[in-house]
Formats: sequence, structure tokens, C-alpha cells
Amino acid sequence: MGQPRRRISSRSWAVPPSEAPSQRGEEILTIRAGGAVEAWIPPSHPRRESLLVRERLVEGFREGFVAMQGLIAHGRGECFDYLIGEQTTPPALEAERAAAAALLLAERPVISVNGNAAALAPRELVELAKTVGAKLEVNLFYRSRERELLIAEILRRNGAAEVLGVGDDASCTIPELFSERRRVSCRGIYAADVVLVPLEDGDRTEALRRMGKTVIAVDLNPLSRTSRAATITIVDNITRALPNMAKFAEELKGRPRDELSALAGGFDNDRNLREVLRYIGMRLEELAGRGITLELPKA
Ligand code: PTJ
Repeated sequence: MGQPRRRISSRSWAVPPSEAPSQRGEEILTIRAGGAVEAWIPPSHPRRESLLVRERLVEGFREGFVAMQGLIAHGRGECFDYLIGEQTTPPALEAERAAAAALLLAERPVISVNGNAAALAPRELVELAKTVGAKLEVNLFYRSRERELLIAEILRRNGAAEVLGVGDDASCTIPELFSERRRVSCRGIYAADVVLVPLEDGDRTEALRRMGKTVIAVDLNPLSRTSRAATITIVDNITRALPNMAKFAEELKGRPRDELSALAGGFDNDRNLREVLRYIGMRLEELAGRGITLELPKA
């Protein structure tokens, strides 16, 4: 893919300076580049947050752990986020709660991490894993040893004690899957009963379901194959979905198992996705009725 080979800067991944490893010259360059963007986007810019999030992907690409295709995937996500109003919708909240219950009920839960997820929510991934007792596993569509190592390092810097799926650890194979995603840890995704797959591409969700696993997807596109194949699909931005799930998991921890089973088992993905589509439809209808042009000061 012709990605530049760099080590990770400490700045991008929310690591306090005291925890940051010593930086090389090229890392400092990256840090300055990021800082310059923050200075360049005025605090009052109405799209500031979105632009800063986008910059995290670009930095991740420059540093070599976000795939080039990950930038395209992010653009697609941004588009769907616009359609839902860039906020968590009621059906997404319901899915996040059911997903938290499913993760708490699981005997061997695993959170699968790719380049985009590591760029957007590294600390949140680790926190959710700790809250529900899940393992973290690197699993990449565009797999390379360098990317595996970089993503594992990011997760460790954000507090992960163990990261599966790196190097020889990814020695088990998901049947009937031909992409690099088929290579998984025998102690992780292969043995898991519940797998969380944020920002996934289609095939693997279907393959994991065929293996009898419960699959929780986080995908802003309600029409993607992943969304339609998962057991529980959360149509929300990963940056909002993971903290919401961690909050629900904290609330639900210690509740009786039959209550959790009712929450997870009572979730109907088809109904939920249809509610998301209706939500988008009604929102667009409402906007179309009200008018959407911006009020600009007269010259
Ligand atoms: O790091 P790798 O090698 O594993 O590759 C990762 C990508 C994302 C490139 C790979 O999985 C891929 O090609 O995915 P797709 O098929 O582009 O699907 C990604 C899905 O994530 C799309 O449906 C997007 O709408 C969705 N998405 C993008 N950004 C977000 C998102 N969903 C939730 N939150 C986001 N921030």
C-alpha cells in the first residue's frame, strides 16, 4: 500500500506525557503536524471535532497502522453519521444496552481491533474490555506484521495487559473465509462465544455467525452486510458507542443472569435496523419540510 513506515507518536493516542516513551525526531515531527492542525482549526469552527477526529485517521495512516482503505471507510462512516445527526439514536442506545448484556453474559468475550478502531478509540476499547472481562485481539483485513505490532503497542500504551492476534498467535483459521481476517488467535476469536467487531467488512461476520458465535457489530451503515449479518448491530459512531456500552456494562454488572439474558436474547436485530432506517427517513423528512439552508449575514 506504500504506507510510510513510522513509529507511533505519543500525542495521538491520549497517553499522558509521563507515560510516553522517549520520542524520535520523526515522531516529534508527527506531533507537531497534529498540533498544527489543532491550531489551524479555530475553536469556534462548527466542524472542529469532526475535523480533529478525521486527523487522527490521517495521522494513523502516516504512522503506518491505519490502512489506506481505512480513510475511505472513515469517509463512508462520516456520511452515515450525518444522516443520523451525529448523535446516538434511540435504537442505537437499545442495541448498546443489549450488547453490554451479551458481553457480560459471555464466557469467552473478545473485542476485535483493526486500524480504524485503534485510531479512533484506543482507550475506550481497553476500558470496555476491562469492564466486561473481554480479551483484545488485533485482526486486520490488510494484515502486515508491522501494523499488528503498532496496533498492539497502541493498545498496551492505553492500558491493555495482553493483546492477542499478533504474529504466530494468529495461527487458527476461521473456516470458509479467504481474506487475511481468517487468521485468528486460538485463545481469542477462534474460541470466543461473543465477538465485538467494530468497523468490520462483510464476510467475517457471516463466517463467525456460521461458527455459532454471537457477533456484535459497530457500523454506522445500517445497510452493510456486516450490519445485516450480525446478532446485534450498533448503528453509531465507535467514538460514542464504546463509552455508552461501558456505561451500560457498569450499570448491568451484578444483575441476575436471567435479566441479562432477557436483554440480550430479547434483542431483535432486524427490528432494530428497520427502526434505524425509519429514524433516518423521518429525520430527512423533517429536515426537508423545515428547510436546511444556513442563515448568513447580509453583505
Ligand atoms: O485495519 P484493517 O486492515 O482491518 O481495515 C479496516 C477497514 C475499515 C479498512 C476494513 O475493515 C474495511 O474495508 O471496512 P469497510 O468494508 O470499509 O467497512 C467499514 C464500515 O465501518 C463501513 O460500513 C463504515 O460506514 C463504517 N464506519 C466507518 N467509520 C465508522 C464506522 N462505523 C462506526 N464508527 C465509525 N467511526
